[in-house]
Amino acid sequence: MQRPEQRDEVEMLAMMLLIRRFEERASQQYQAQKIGGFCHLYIGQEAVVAGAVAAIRDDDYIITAYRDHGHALARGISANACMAELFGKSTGCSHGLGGSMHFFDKKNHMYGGHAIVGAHVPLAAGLAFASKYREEDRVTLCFFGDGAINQGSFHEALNLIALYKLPVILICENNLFAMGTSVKRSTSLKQIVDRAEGYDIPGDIVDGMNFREVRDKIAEVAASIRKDAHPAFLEVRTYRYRGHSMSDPASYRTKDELEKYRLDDPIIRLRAQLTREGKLTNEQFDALDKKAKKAALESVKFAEESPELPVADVYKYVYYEEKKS
Ligand SMILES: Cc1ncc(C[n+]2csc(CCOP(=O)(O)OP(=O)(O)O)c2C)c(N)n1
Repeated sequence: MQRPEQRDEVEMLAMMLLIRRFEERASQQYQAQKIGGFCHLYIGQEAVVAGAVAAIRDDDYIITAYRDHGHALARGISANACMAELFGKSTGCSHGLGGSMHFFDKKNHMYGGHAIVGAHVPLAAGLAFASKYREEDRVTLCFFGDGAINQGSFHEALNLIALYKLPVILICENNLFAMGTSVKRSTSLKQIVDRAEGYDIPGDIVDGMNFREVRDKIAEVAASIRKDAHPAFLEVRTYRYRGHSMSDPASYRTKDELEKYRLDDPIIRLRAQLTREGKLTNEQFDALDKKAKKAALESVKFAEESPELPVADVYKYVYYEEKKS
Protein backbone atom coordinates (compact mmCIF):
# COMPACT_ATOMS: atom_id res chain seq x y z
CA MET A 1 0.00 0.00 0.00
CA GLN A 2 2.90 2.34 0.65
CA ARG A 3 4.53 4.08 -2.24
CA PRO A 4 8.29 4.23 -2.69
CA GLU A 5 9.43 7.43 -1.03
CA GLN A 6 10.20 9.10 -4.34
CA ARG A 7 7.63 8.78 -7.10
CA ASP A 8 8.33 8.87 -10.79
CA GLU A 9 8.80 12.45 -12.04
CA VAL A 10 6.84 11.98 -15.26
CA GLU A 11 3.96 10.60 -13.19
CA MET A 12 4.12 13.69 -10.98
CA LEU A 13 4.20 16.01 -14.00
CA ALA A 14 1.04 14.23 -15.16
CA MET A 15 -0.47 14.91 -11.73
CA MET A 16 0.38 18.63 -11.98
CA LEU A 17 -1.26 18.73 -15.42
CA LEU A 18 -4.35 17.01 -14.05
CA ILE A 19 -4.62 19.60 -11.25
CA ARG A 20 -4.24 22.48 -13.75
CA ARG A 21 -6.75 21.11 -16.27
CA PHE A 22 -9.22 20.10 -13.56
CA GLU A 23 -9.21 23.61 -12.14
CA GLU A 24 -9.57 25.26 -15.54
CA ARG A 25 -12.70 23.14 -16.02
CA ALA A 26 -13.89 23.97 -12.50
CA SER A 27 -13.49 27.67 -13.26
CA GLN A 28 -15.54 27.27 -16.44
CA GLN A 29 -18.26 25.32 -14.61
CA TYR A 30 -18.35 27.91 -11.83
CA GLN A 31 -18.93 30.64 -14.40
CA ALA A 32 -21.72 28.49 -15.89
CA GLN A 33 -23.27 28.49 -12.37
CA LYS A 34 -22.99 24.71 -11.97
CA ILE A 35 -20.96 25.17 -8.77
CA GLY A 36 -22.30 26.97 -5.71
CA GLY A 37 -20.49 28.64 -2.83
CA PHE A 38 -16.83 29.60 -2.91
CA CYS A 39 -14.19 28.26 -5.26
CA HIS A 40 -10.50 29.00 -4.73
CA LEU A 41 -8.14 27.91 -7.48
CA TYR A 42 -4.63 26.53 -6.92
CA ILE A 43 -3.37 27.29 -10.44
CA GLY A 44 0.33 28.23 -10.24
CA GLN A 45 0.95 26.44 -6.96
CA GLU A 46 0.85 22.83 -8.27
CA ALA A 47 4.53 22.04 -7.64
CA VAL A 48 4.06 22.50 -3.89
CA VAL A 49 1.61 19.69 -3.33
CA ALA A 50 3.03 17.49 -6.09
CA GLY A 51 6.52 17.80 -4.61
CA ALA A 52 5.19 17.12 -1.12
CA VAL A 53 3.20 14.04 -2.08
CA ALA A 54 6.15 12.68 -4.10
CA ALA A 55 8.26 12.79 -0.95
CA ILE A 56 5.97 11.05 1.53
CA ARG A 57 4.18 7.76 2.08
CA ASP A 58 0.54 6.93 1.36
CA ASP A 59 -0.18 6.53 5.05
CA ASP A 60 1.15 9.95 6.07
CA TYR A 61 -1.48 12.53 6.99
CA ILE A 62 -2.34 15.62 4.97
CA ILE A 63 -4.42 18.57 6.09
CA THR A 64 -4.88 21.94 4.43
CA ALA A 65 -7.04 25.06 4.16
CA TYR A 66 -9.76 25.83 1.64
CA ARG A 67 -7.57 26.00 -1.51
CA ASP A 68 -7.65 22.23 -1.48
CA HIS A 69 -8.47 20.79 -4.92
CA GLY A 70 -4.81 20.15 -5.74
CA HIS A 71 -4.17 18.45 -2.41
CA ALA A 72 -7.13 16.12 -2.90
CA LEU A 73 -6.14 15.16 -6.45
CA ALA A 74 -2.49 14.67 -5.50
CA ARG A 75 -3.55 12.50 -2.59
CA GLY A 76 -5.34 10.16 -4.98
CA ILE A 77 -8.95 11.29 -4.82
CA SER A 78 -10.36 10.89 -8.35
CA ALA A 79 -11.16 13.87 -10.57
CA ASN A 80 -14.71 12.52 -10.73
CA ALA A 81 -15.15 12.56 -6.93
CA CYS A 82 -13.61 16.06 -6.77
CA MET A 83 -15.77 17.56 -9.53
CA ALA A 84 -18.89 15.88 -8.09
CA GLU A 85 -18.07 17.51 -4.74
CA LEU A 86 -17.92 20.91 -6.43
CA PHE A 87 -21.31 20.20 -7.98
CA GLY A 88 -22.72 19.22 -4.55
CA LYS A 89 -23.50 15.67 -5.67
CA SER A 90 -23.69 12.54 -3.54
CA THR A 91 -20.76 10.95 -5.42
CA GLY A 92 -18.46 13.76 -4.24
CA CYS A 93 -15.57 13.03 -1.87
CA SER A 94 -17.56 14.64 0.98
CA HIS A 95 -20.94 13.36 -0.29
CA GLY A 96 -21.60 16.78 -1.81
CA LEU A 97 -21.98 18.34 1.63
CA GLY A 98 -18.61 20.06 1.85
CA GLY A 99 -18.14 21.76 -1.50
CA SER A 100 -14.92 23.32 -2.74
CA MET A 101 -13.48 24.17 0.67
CA HIS A 102 -14.11 20.83 2.42
CA PHE A 103 -12.64 18.02 0.35
CA PHE A 104 -12.07 15.08 2.66
CA ASP A 105 -11.13 11.42 2.28
CA LYS A 106 -10.11 9.33 5.24
CA LYS A 107 -9.05 6.38 3.08
CA ASN A 108 -6.42 8.55 1.38
CA HIS A 109 -5.53 10.27 4.66
CA MET A 110 -6.71 13.64 3.36
CA TYR A 111 -8.17 15.33 6.44
CA GLY A 112 -9.58 18.44 4.73
CA GLY A 113 -10.22 21.13 3.34
CA HIS A 114 -10.90 23.75 6.14
CA ALA A 115 -12.53 27.11 5.55
CA ILE A 116 -11.53 29.05 8.66
CA VAL A 117 -8.07 30.53 8.27
CA GLY A 118 -5.60 28.86 10.66
CA ALA A 119 -8.24 26.67 12.31
CA HIS A 120 -6.82 23.41 10.98
CA VAL A 121 -3.33 23.93 12.43
CA PRO A 122 -4.48 22.68 15.88
CA LEU A 123 -6.09 19.71 14.09
CA ALA A 124 -2.71 18.94 12.53
CA ALA A 125 -1.26 18.95 16.03
CA GLY A 126 -3.93 16.40 17.00
CA LEU A 127 -3.17 14.15 14.04
CA ALA A 128 0.53 14.24 14.80
CA PHE A 129 -0.07 13.71 18.51
CA ALA A 130 -2.09 10.57 17.65
CA SER A 131 0.71 9.06 15.58
CA LYS A 132 3.31 9.84 18.22
CA TYR A 133 1.09 8.41 20.97
CA ARG A 134 0.56 5.22 18.94
CA GLU A 135 4.31 5.03 18.28
CA GLU A 136 3.80 5.16 14.50
CA ASP A 137 6.35 6.83 12.25
CA ARG A 138 3.80 8.72 10.16
CA VAL A 139 4.43 12.35 9.29
CA THR A 140 1.66 14.96 9.19
CA LEU A 141 1.87 17.59 6.45
CA CYS A 142 0.00 20.73 7.39
CA PHE A 143 -0.41 23.24 4.54
CA PHE A 144 -1.58 26.81 5.15
CA GLY A 145 -1.32 30.23 3.55
CA ASP A 146 0.70 33.27 4.56
CA GLY A 147 -2.56 34.71 5.95
CA ALA A 148 -2.73 31.99 8.61
CA ILE A 149 0.50 32.81 10.40
CA ASN A 150 -0.96 35.73 12.36
CA GLN A 151 -3.95 33.78 13.69
CA GLY A 152 -4.17 32.92 17.39
CA SER A 153 -4.94 29.28 16.64
CA PHE A 154 -1.71 29.07 14.66
CA HIS A 155 0.40 30.34 17.56
CA GLU A 156 -1.28 28.14 20.17
CA ALA A 157 -0.84 25.10 17.95
CA LEU A 158 2.83 25.85 17.20
CA ASN A 159 3.59 26.15 20.90
CA LEU A 160 2.16 22.69 21.62
CA ILE A 161 3.65 21.17 18.47
CA ALA A 162 7.09 22.35 19.58
CA LEU A 163 6.58 21.47 23.24
CA TYR A 164 5.48 17.90 22.50
CA LYS A 165 7.97 17.49 19.61
CA LEU A 166 5.19 16.40 17.27
CA PRO A 167 5.99 14.91 13.84
CA VAL A 168 4.53 17.71 11.70
CA ILE A 169 5.89 19.51 8.68
CA LEU A 170 4.29 22.96 8.73
CA ILE A 171 4.17 24.07 5.11
CA CYS A 172 3.42 27.74 4.57
CA GLU A 173 2.42 28.19 0.94
CA ASN A 174 3.52 31.79 0.67
CA ASN A 175 1.76 33.06 -2.47
CA LEU A 176 2.37 36.68 -1.34
CA PHE A 177 -1.30 37.55 -0.74
CA ALA A 178 -4.08 36.84 1.74
CA MET A 179 -7.15 37.75 -0.30
CA GLY A 180 -6.01 41.15 -1.65
CA THR A 181 -3.59 41.95 1.18
CA SER A 182 0.10 41.70 0.44
CA VAL A 183 2.11 39.82 3.04
CA LYS A 184 4.29 42.94 3.36
CA ARG A 185 1.27 44.83 4.73
CA SER A 186 0.07 42.10 7.10
CA THR A 187 3.16 40.58 8.67
CA SER A 188 5.86 42.12 10.83
CA LEU A 189 8.61 39.82 9.62
CA LYS A 190 11.28 40.13 6.95
CA GLN A 191 10.63 36.51 6.04
CA ILE A 192 7.84 34.20 7.12
CA VAL A 193 10.15 31.36 8.10
CA ASP A 194 11.29 33.46 11.08
CA ARG A 195 7.92 32.74 12.73
CA ALA A 196 9.22 29.23 13.47
CA GLU A 197 12.23 30.54 15.38
CA GLY A 198 9.98 31.95 18.10
CA TYR A 199 8.89 28.40 18.86
CA ASP A 200 12.31 26.82 18.45
CA ILE A 201 11.11 24.91 15.38
CA PRO A 202 13.74 24.44 12.63
CA GLY A 203 12.76 26.23 9.43
CA ASP A 204 13.81 26.60 5.82
CA ILE A 205 12.84 28.45 2.64
CA VAL A 206 11.96 26.48 -0.48
CA ASP A 207 11.31 27.53 -4.11
CA GLY A 208 7.72 26.42 -4.58
CA MET A 209 7.85 26.82 -8.36
CA ASN A 210 10.45 24.03 -8.51
CA PHE A 211 8.95 20.56 -8.04
CA ARG A 212 12.34 18.93 -7.38
CA GLU A 213 13.36 21.41 -4.72
CA VAL A 214 10.07 20.94 -2.85
CA ARG A 215 10.24 17.15 -3.10
CA ASP A 216 13.87 16.87 -2.01
CA LYS A 217 13.47 19.20 0.98
CA ILE A 218 10.33 17.47 2.22
CA ALA A 219 11.88 14.02 1.71
CA GLU A 220 14.91 15.12 3.78
CA VAL A 221 12.78 16.57 6.58
CA ALA A 222 10.37 13.60 6.64
CA ALA A 223 13.28 11.15 6.93
CA SER A 224 14.66 13.08 9.89
CA ILE A 225 11.23 13.17 11.57
CA ARG A 226 10.72 9.43 11.14
CA LYS A 227 14.01 8.75 12.93
CA ASP A 228 13.17 10.92 15.90
CA ALA A 229 9.86 12.83 16.03
CA HIS A 230 10.13 16.63 15.76
CA PRO A 231 8.35 19.46 13.94
CA ALA A 232 9.72 21.46 11.03
CA PHE A 233 8.58 24.62 9.25
CA LEU A 234 8.98 25.29 5.54
CA GLU A 235 8.21 28.59 3.90
CA VAL A 236 7.46 27.53 0.35
CA ARG A 237 7.49 30.52 -1.99
CA THR A 238 4.88 30.20 -4.69
CA TYR A 239 2.33 32.23 -6.65
CA ARG A 240 -1.33 31.95 -7.56
CA TYR A 241 -2.11 33.17 -11.04
CA ARG A 242 -5.79 33.71 -10.40
CA GLY A 243 -7.65 35.88 -7.94
CA HIS A 244 -8.22 34.79 -4.36
CA SER A 245 -11.54 33.23 -5.33
CA MET A 246 -13.70 33.23 -8.42
CA SER A 247 -15.18 36.63 -7.53
CA ASP A 248 -11.81 38.40 -7.24
CA PRO A 249 -10.46 40.14 -10.37
CA ALA A 250 -7.04 40.46 -8.62
CA SER A 251 -6.59 44.08 -9.62
CA TYR A 252 -4.11 44.56 -6.75
CA ARG A 253 -1.38 42.90 -8.82
CA THR A 254 0.51 44.33 -11.75
CA LYS A 255 0.60 42.62 -15.15
CA ASP A 256 4.40 42.60 -14.94
CA GLU A 257 4.34 40.68 -11.66
CA LEU A 258 1.95 38.09 -13.06
CA GLU A 259 4.01 37.74 -16.23
CA LYS A 260 7.22 37.25 -14.25
CA TYR A 261 5.70 34.28 -12.43
CA ARG A 262 4.05 32.84 -15.53
CA LEU A 263 7.51 32.63 -17.09
CA ASP A 264 8.53 30.55 -14.08
CA ASP A 265 5.53 28.21 -14.38
CA PRO A 266 6.09 25.03 -12.33
CA ILE A 267 4.74 22.74 -15.07
CA ILE A 268 6.90 24.33 -17.78
CA ARG A 269 9.89 24.16 -15.48
CA LEU A 270 9.58 20.42 -14.73
CA ARG A 271 8.83 19.71 -18.37
CA ALA A 272 12.01 21.55 -19.41
CA GLN A 273 14.10 19.72 -16.81
CA LEU A 274 12.84 16.32 -17.98
CA THR A 275 13.17 17.19 -21.69
CA ARG A 276 16.73 18.42 -21.24
CA GLU A 277 17.65 15.16 -19.54
CA GLY A 278 16.09 13.05 -22.31
CA LYS A 279 13.35 11.70 -20.03
CA LEU A 280 10.40 13.25 -21.87
CA THR A 281 9.65 14.01 -25.52
CA ASN A 282 7.28 16.70 -26.78
CA GLU A 283 4.94 13.96 -28.00
CA GLN A 284 4.90 12.35 -24.56
CA PHE A 285 4.14 15.69 -22.92
CA ASP A 286 1.29 16.34 -25.36
CA ALA A 287 -0.13 12.88 -24.62
CA LEU A 288 -0.02 13.55 -20.86
CA ASP A 289 -1.76 16.88 -21.34
CA LYS A 290 -4.42 15.34 -23.58
CA LYS A 291 -5.08 12.68 -20.94
CA ALA A 292 -5.40 15.33 -18.20
CA LYS A 293 -7.82 17.40 -20.30
CA LYS A 294 -9.91 14.29 -21.04
CA ALA A 295 -10.07 13.33 -17.33
CA ALA A 296 -11.17 16.87 -16.43
CA LEU A 297 -13.85 16.91 -19.12
CA GLU A 298 -15.11 13.47 -18.14
CA SER A 299 -15.30 14.53 -14.50
CA VAL A 300 -17.79 17.26 -15.50
CA LYS A 301 -20.00 14.69 -17.25
CA PHE A 302 -19.75 12.39 -14.23
CA ALA A 303 -20.71 15.23 -11.86
CA GLU A 304 -23.58 16.35 -14.03
CA GLU A 305 -25.04 12.86 -14.24
CA SER A 306 -24.56 12.05 -10.54
CA PRO A 307 -27.54 12.12 -8.18
CA GLU A 308 -28.15 14.67 -5.43
CA LEU A 309 -27.84 13.45 -1.85
CA PRO A 310 -31.28 12.41 -0.52
CA VAL A 311 -32.64 14.98 1.92
CA ALA A 312 -32.89 12.24 4.57
CA ASP A 313 -29.06 11.92 4.49
CA VAL A 314 -28.31 15.57 5.13
CA TYR A 315 -27.38 15.06 8.79
CA LYS A 316 -25.90 11.59 8.27
CA TYR A 317 -22.27 12.71 8.21
CA VAL A 318 -22.37 15.40 10.87
CA TYR A 319 -21.56 13.12 13.79
CA TYR A 320 -19.62 9.88 13.89
CA GLU A 321 -21.96 6.91 14.07
CA GLU A 322 -20.96 3.71 15.87
CA LYS A 323 -21.23 0.72 13.55
CA LYS A 324 -23.98 -1.60 14.78
CA SER A 325 -22.61 -5.15 15.08
C1 LIG B 1 -10.63 33.29 10.78
C2 LIG B 1 -10.95 33.78 9.41
N1 LIG B 1 -10.84 35.09 9.13
C3 LIG B 1 -11.11 35.56 7.89
C4 LIG B 1 -11.51 34.69 6.90
C5 LIG B 1 -11.79 35.21 5.50
N2 LIG B 1 -10.70 34.78 4.61
C6 LIG B 1 -10.89 33.75 3.78
S1 LIG B 1 -9.51 33.42 2.94
C7 LIG B 1 -8.64 34.65 3.65
C8 LIG B 1 -7.21 34.91 3.26
C9 LIG B 1 -6.25 33.84 3.68
O1 LIG B 1 -5.09 33.90 2.93
P1 LIG B 1 -3.92 32.86 3.02
O2 LIG B 1 -3.94 32.20 4.35
O3 LIG B 1 -2.67 33.52 2.62
O4 LIG B 1 -4.29 31.71 1.97
P2 LIG B 1 -4.40 31.78 0.39
O5 LIG B 1 -5.79 32.26 0.08
O6 LIG B 1 -3.34 32.67 -0.10
O7 LIG B 1 -4.23 30.36 -0.07
C10 LIG B 1 -9.43 35.32 4.56
C11 LIG B 1 -8.97 36.46 5.35
C12 LIG B 1 -11.64 33.31 7.23
N3 LIG B 1 -11.99 32.40 6.33
N4 LIG B 1 -11.33 32.88 8.48
